[in-house]
Amino acid sequence: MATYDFHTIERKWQDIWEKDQVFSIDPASAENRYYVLEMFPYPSGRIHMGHVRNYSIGDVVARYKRMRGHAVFHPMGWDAFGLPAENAAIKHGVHPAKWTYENIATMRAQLKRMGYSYDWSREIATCHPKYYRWEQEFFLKFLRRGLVYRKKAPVNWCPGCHTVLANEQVEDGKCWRCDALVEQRELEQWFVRITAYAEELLADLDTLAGGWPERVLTMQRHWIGKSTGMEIDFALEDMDGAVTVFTTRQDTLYGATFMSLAPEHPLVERLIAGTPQEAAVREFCRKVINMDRFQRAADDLEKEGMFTGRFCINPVTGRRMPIYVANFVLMGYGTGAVMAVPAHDQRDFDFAAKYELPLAVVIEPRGEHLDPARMTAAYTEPGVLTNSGPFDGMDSEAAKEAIAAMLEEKGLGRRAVNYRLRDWNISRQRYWGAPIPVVYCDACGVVPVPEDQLPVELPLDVQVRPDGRSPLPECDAFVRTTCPTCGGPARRETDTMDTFVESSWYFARYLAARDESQPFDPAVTNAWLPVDQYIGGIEHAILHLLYARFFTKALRDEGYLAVNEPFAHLLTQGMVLLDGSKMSKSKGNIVDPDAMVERYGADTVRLFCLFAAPPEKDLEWSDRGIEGAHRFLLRVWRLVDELADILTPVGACAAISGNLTPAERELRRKEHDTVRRATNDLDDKFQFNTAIAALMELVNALYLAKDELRGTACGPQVLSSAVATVLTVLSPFAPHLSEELWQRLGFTTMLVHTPWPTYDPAALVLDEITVVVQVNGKLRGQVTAPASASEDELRTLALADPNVARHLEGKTVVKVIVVPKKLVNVVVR
Ligand code: ANZ
Ligand code: ZN
Repeated sequence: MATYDFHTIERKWQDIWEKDQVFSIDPASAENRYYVLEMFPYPSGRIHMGHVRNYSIGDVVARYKRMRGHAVFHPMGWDAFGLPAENAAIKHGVHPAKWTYENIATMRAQLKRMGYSYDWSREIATCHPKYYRWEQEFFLKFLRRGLVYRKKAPVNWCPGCHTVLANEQVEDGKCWRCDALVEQRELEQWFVRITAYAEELLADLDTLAGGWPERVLTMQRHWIGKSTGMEIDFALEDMDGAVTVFTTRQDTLYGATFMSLAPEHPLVERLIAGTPQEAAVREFCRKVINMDRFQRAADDLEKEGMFTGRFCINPVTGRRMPIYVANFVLMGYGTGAVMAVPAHDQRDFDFAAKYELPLAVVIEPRGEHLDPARMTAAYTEPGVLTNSGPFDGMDSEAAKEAIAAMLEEKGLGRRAVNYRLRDWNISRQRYWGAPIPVVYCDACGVVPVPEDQLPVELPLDVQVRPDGRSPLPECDAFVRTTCPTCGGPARRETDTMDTFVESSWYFARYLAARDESQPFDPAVTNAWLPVDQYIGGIEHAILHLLYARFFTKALRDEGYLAVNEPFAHLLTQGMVLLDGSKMSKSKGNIVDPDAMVERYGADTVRLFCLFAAPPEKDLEWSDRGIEGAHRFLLRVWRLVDELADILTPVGACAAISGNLTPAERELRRKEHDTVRRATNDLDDKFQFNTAIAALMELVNALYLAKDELRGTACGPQVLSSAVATVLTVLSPFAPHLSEELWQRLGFTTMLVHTPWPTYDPAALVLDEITVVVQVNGKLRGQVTAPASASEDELRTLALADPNVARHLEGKTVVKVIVVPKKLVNVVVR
């Protein structure tokens, strides 16, 4: 018997597929296009099980769609810039570029060993100047359109290391390296004006419904966070000017009793100038501003504030409202000022209780009265207006509209929309990233690098600093340049771009991966986009997917692309767990894919990942499970081996002429039903596990039928067809073994070029037989049963027949004799 030598077989087919360029297509000429894409990996060192799962899912989709007649585009690349490369450089003294390219080489070999059907001729690495060159061009285009701008923004600053820290490098408000307390500093940073697209990013989520998981759409809606309300002006007392607030609850305006400002609010200095509390307020503000940004925005933040000594006037009640600075008011949201309505907002209620500020009830539940002195919490529900002048008695929802109209008419406010979404800070004070293509000139200011001077290459001949600071500012060869405008001396920007910028457009670049004259070939790219099926982790539900959606729209508006959305369908696969917790290096609960491939082969590892759970669910790693997957493949191998002498290359779901015996018909029914089930499971639902289960049943049926059928007239044909079906349906999951056995069956065309089978509905009809039922030898009834019914099933059917049951009443059944396919005799006493 031939042994299943998976190492040799897998290598053999990988070489053949590669040599024949089976998975390379010409995107320019392809018809019936299907673009399947998995989120590209960060080259961290080695492939982990999460990758294997992600890419195995994508590979089944790719191979299946190819068999269904699509021209499938299935590329792979590397999200290759980022902090870990720098950290490794510091730790191991190796240059980030070397580290990155070596990891890519290792991981590429690992992926190839898995037999994934990638078009490797279009591989991209985002750290390559020929890639980021286009990104720099986009930056300049966006800059010209005002979609990129420069602004002061707070960053995490470590006074010990004299450097900016990424959020991940701040632990408990301290520097991860030197433990110094991290400060918030204002630095000039580059921002992408994603908020300009907030409305479209929100509205177009509706067009993705059905294609994207509802959960991801909800997360994105929440992240964009649209609020509809008003801006209302409150005149200052004894001073020129006004405080403008953003509120979604203008219906509570008559209940506004004080004002809360963010400590960063530009009015604060003017308000406190010359007051007795000037110094104390300034000190308070400084403290709050230096707080960690995350702590500050936390829900359980202890609310604190300080009176500025000034008042403003409620525009409808004329009430004098003390102006406070408060730590929970954020400068980045709305106008940075909040009209405080302590009776109807819980934060304001807590604040008022703490600083003994008055409450004014202006909304009551219908038919009830609220006594401010006895309230223990704010009343935040809708209700009926009270103490609200002409609006008393009005429903609060209606009052929102009525008060908005009144304020607009009097010029006291205007309707406004606010988004939680913030502009995207893309400046990183890091080395291993794409340079931002601008220079600073004393005479001309900020000057964009002319497009014909792109790329601004990241210099590779630098020494990474052990303190983590970027070596770029000290790299004279890079920094010192001449101003493109006046020719005088100038300095290059030394910040690099956030790595999320590279992953925001890579899916479009694959289609023109080697084109050095343009980032995209419009005719080709637009014919292929959006990606038909995108697959990746739920951890990217917000940022990566939002940035990619934004880039698609912004590049569309620059004339590069002609689509509105990058990904038509999204599948977010679950995690790979070991003993109930996520596999991770830090937990030390890693199962190394290479070790598994070494032991069982790539086909087994793939099959296990696809069989153990539906793709969106978490997958629990189990040694028993992988053994089971391996045993199944061995069973398929043995089946073909045992039947080798009678199998012929008839193809899956072959038409068979001749009269079939019931057993032949039954196997054929099972075969066609397997194709029906697997096709249903794979079409868009991607229920790989149930498709594999159906395949396992077919293999069981083959084992049961093979000895009988090898001797019947049509048996060998029926067996050959069923075996061909097993291999065809199995091939997207376990492509090497399937391809090898396919060849052994005598096929001359490779399985990868073989279409997916179509089942014959007529073959699905169950064969039925009529069985006679006797009681003590006398004919008492007839039952119809499937031809395949077992003795047990026949016995149960016979005893349940109403006429038979009548003759059994009051008697004891001694024995039931079953003559298969003919007769059941019930012996009673
Ligand atoms: C008066 C009021 C009365 C409010 C009331 C709420 C309840 P969303 O829905 O999230 O947009 N707010 C506005 N700007 C703020 C800032 N910079 N920092 C902290 N809070 C701010 O919330 C809008 C509400 O959040 C606004 O409506 C404002 O408080 C508060 F019974 O104004 B409200
Ligand atoms: Zn200049």
